[in-house]
Amino acid sequence: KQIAFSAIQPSGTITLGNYLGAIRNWVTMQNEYNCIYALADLHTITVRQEPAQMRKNILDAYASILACGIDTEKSLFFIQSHVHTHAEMAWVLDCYTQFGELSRMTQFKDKSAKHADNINAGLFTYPSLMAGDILLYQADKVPVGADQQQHIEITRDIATRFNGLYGNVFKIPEGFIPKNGARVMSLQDPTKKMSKSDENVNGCVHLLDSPEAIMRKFKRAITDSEAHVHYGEGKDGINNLMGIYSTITGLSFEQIEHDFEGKGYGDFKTAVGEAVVEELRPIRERYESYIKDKAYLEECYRKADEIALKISSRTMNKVMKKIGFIL
Ligand code: AQP
Repeated sequence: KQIAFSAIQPSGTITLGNYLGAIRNWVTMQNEYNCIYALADLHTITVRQEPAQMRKNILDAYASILACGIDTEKSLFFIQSHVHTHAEMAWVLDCYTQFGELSRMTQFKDKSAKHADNINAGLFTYPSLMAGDILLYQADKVPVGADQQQHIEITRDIATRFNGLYGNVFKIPEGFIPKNGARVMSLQDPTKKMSKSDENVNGCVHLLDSPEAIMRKFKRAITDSEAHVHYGEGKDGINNLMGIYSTITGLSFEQIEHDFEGKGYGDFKTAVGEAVVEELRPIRERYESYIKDKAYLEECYRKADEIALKISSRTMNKVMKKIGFIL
């Protein structure tokens, strides 16, 4: 079996974008791949976190991902900061990553514009920490949303460069970006991606939102003045709603256009909202029971942390030896 690796930052409540862009694929890939998933908590401190809230976010995210259908009997799901090879590999890869290539990362440009008071070195070197996450497990496929494409490319570049110097140390991974759902946009500004840290609460649907909140957000979603459900240029809002609806129901855009012929945006928004409510309902219910059982959550991540350390140490040791460290 090939290896799939991916991670998510516990930087706030998981969104419908995270779910449709990445986590849904994490779940389906479990039968075909050896899946290794991480809660990328080290990545979150590139933005300042409040300690108590951060602890809560980590456990909430862990329980939420399990609730989405990650089966800890089949897949590894560990906490990045518990596995020390990640921070070590990040330092090593920093030294094999060029300032120029990191400067071109659009996420760095976006996030440094957004957090102008704290443009720290970690924000800049985020991609080499992420490259290490992936390369430590010799991953074949990395299921992510479209916004991570550039980080996958730099991971491949770093690995290829390292292999060029020292022989075949790293497997060169490929991104696994879904055809549908790869870029879910904000419901309030459909030119911007839906994001955990969006300040406009109506723009972002969270995995754990109540059905009422979900319906309200879809009813308020920004559309256009045409009142005709079809996909097209200049219709970012409707295109986004069609994308969400299509990803969840499996209906093609043509089918959706056909089904909503002659109906207004109100009906369509209601249908999309209801589809999302039904998709997320069982997840929220399972989350409620997981989050009450902290001992079970701890048992799951401790077990996974230990195995992740064993697997990643093999790559780490090989890398250290190749470079010239004495082990
Ligand atoms: N809007 C989105 N549409 C589709 N996929 C998305 N992903 C994120 N947003 C969308 C995918 O979710 C996975 C986990 O993301 P992450 O936690 O590593 O970081 P992120 O991309 O920075 O997510 P957010 O929600 O925007 O968080 P903040 O606000 O903290 O920056 C990735 O596979 C990502 O592609």
